[in-house]
Amino acid sequence: MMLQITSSAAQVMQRCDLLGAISEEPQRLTRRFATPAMRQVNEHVTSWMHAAGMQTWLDPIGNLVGRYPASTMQSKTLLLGSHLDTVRDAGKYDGILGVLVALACIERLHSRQQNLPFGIEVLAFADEEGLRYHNTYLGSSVVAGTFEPTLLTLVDADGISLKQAIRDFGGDPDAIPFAKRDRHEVLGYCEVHIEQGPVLEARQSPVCVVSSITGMYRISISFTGMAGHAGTSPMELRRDAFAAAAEFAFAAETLAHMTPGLVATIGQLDIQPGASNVIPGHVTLSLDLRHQQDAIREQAHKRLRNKATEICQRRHIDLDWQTKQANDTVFCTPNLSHLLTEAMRDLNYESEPLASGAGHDAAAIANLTNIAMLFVRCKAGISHHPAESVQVEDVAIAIEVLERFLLHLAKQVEDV
Ligand code: HGY
Ligand code: MN
Ligand code: MN
Repeated sequence: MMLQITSSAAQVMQRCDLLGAISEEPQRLTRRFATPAMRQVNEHVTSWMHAAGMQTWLDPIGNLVGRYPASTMQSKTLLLGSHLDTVRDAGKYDGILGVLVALACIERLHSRQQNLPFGIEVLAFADEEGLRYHNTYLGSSVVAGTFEPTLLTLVDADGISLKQAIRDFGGDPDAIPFAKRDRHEVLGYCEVHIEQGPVLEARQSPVCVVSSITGMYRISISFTGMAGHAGTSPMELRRDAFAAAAEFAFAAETLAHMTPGLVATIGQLDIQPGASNVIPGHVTLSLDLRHQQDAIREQAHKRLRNKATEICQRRHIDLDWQTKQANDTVFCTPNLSHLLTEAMRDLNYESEPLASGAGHDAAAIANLTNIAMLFVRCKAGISHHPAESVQVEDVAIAIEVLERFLLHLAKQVEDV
């Protein structure tokens, strides 16, 4: 058994390498929603799903779905999976590992000609990171039935609307409302994902169950002052949009340092007109604000919005504060998570459940059904970075835990 698992794990690692080389950019891994790179990756995963005895299809927004049949008719479906899109200059395991570990378990069932008393669908989500349209969970929100139709008018950096991008990719925006899964026919959702943090490595644990997925705000903030000559404009007369943005950025970082558990990140910055001898007239930045406790996150949001208003009044700058997305903290479902704990215990692994500081598709799917997540140790907790890495031994353990999770769930279903 162990030898087989190790070869499954080795195959997962090879596949991560292969998919990790499919990028929109030559020198680094960037794979946004509904791009040719995503189509290429879907083609590879589709062929692997077919070889594992699965039927496959693209849903209306472009999620790739692989279905492995149940042993009996009239049975419910367990959803597995994660996302295939990436951030910019990404690592090759964030999301992808979860899809491939789920697929490896199906391959092992298929190789034993074994079917369980429920169907299994592996969902390879089309967009979790939100890199192209600055809105996360586009794929999983369609499955959960929470997709906001107004998002279809969002345009990307090239002016292409989300609606058009879905059409160009072969999806059907008009069919999105009908893609919502029926909660009564779904048993639950389980996602395997790299931890993207340093705790499992510090604990010397290969895997652990996830307790919750952090709540977050995604905000776009614009500061509008007055462009002007860098040489002739006296400092006291300037309406420098970047100086206002910089003061705000420091205030956000200071508040996060002062508030235990709060993280604030400014990852995107656009300065206009963008010439070294022109005072910036317009600046737009992104603010990512997270905390496991919703009340603290909301309070920080309010404090920072007030601070931005105060800075802009004092500097005679116009402020535009756009909260693009707000997600509350989501808790994994105890009974489904318990089956993961049982599966870990079967293999003599014990590790305290861990709260996730990263967002995951499971947070969106929690609007549809019970959710559970398994974290896999990653080197030095590095993620959203090309140095992201996992050990094949830990991938083998994750495959074995997920496989035993399936068998525990099968027993639970049969005992009903
Ligand atoms: O931002 C996140 O936490 C996730 O990687 N989308
Ligand atoms: Mn990510
Ligand atoms: Mn991810």
